[in-house]
Amino acid sequence: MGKELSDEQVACWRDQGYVAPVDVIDRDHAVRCRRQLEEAEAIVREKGWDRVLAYKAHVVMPFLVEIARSPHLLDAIEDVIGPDIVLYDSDFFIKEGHTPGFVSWHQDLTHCGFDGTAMVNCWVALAPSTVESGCLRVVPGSHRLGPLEHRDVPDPDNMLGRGFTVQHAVAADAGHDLVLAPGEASFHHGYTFHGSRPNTSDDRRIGLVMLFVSAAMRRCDGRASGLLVRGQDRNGNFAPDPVSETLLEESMIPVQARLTKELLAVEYAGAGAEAHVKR
Ligand SMILES: O=C(O)CCC(=O)C(=O)O
Repeated sequence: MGKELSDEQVACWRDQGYVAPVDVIDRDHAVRCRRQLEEAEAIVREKGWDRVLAYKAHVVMPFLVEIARSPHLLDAIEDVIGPDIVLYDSDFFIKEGHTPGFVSWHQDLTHCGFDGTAMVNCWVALAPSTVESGCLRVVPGSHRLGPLEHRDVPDPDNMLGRGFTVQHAVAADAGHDLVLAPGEASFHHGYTFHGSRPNTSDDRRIGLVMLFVSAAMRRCDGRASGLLVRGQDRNGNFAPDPVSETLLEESMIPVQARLTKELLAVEYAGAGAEAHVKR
C-alpha cells in the first residue's frame, strides 16, 4: 500500500504504465473548475492571446495550482515518483462535441531532455471522458519499450500540431480506454504510448493535463523551470515558476509566453520548436 494508492494501483503503474481512475477532486469542484476554465477561454478569445492554455497554464491559473497542491493528489503522485515533486508543465486538451480532433500515439518523456524517467502525466477530467467523447487511451505495458523514435505525420485533425507519432506498430486492439467521470484522473508513465479518438458526443471533452516530475531529475540544458509542490529541489534543478494571484493576471501573460518558448526550445530542439504544438 502506498500513501494513497493501493497495492494493485502501484502494481498497475509498475507493470502496465498507468493507473486509473484516481479520485482527485469531487464532482462540484470539477464543475467549478470547468466554469473557471470557460471564463478563461472567453478572456483569451477576447484578448487574442496565443497558447495561454496549451503550455505552463499553472503560471496564469490559480485554480490549477490549487489542484496541483492538493495533499491527496500529491500523496498519489509521491507513490509513483517519490517525495520531491515539481509541476513541470500543465495544459488543457479540449475537444468540442462532434469534432474530428484526435491525438496520435506518442510518448511524453522522449523529447524532454531529462536524465531520468520519474515523470507522471496526470490527466484530470473536467467533463465526462467516455469512449464516445474520445477519452484518453493508453497501450498497457508500452512504457517498458523505453524511448522510441517519433515522426511528424501531418493531419489537420491531429491535435498535436505536426502529427507527432511514435514509430512503433500498435495493434488495432492494443489501446485501453481510460473512462473518467469529472474530477477523476488517470496517471500514465512518461514512456507509455497514449492518444485519443474524436469526440462523437454532444458535450465537450475537457482534460486538464499536469506533468509532474521528480525534482531529482535534471534537464540537459540545466535550466528547466517548474513549480515545486512537495519536498525539496536539493540540487536546484528547477528555476521556480512564478504564479498569478488571479485568473489570467495580465502582467503574467508575457511570463507564461517566455516559459513556454523556453520549454519548447529544449523539448523539440531536434524536431523544430513547433513540433508538438497542441493547437
Ligand atoms: O487528451 C488527449 O486526448 C491527449 C493528451 C496527451 O496527449 C497528453 O497529455 O500528452
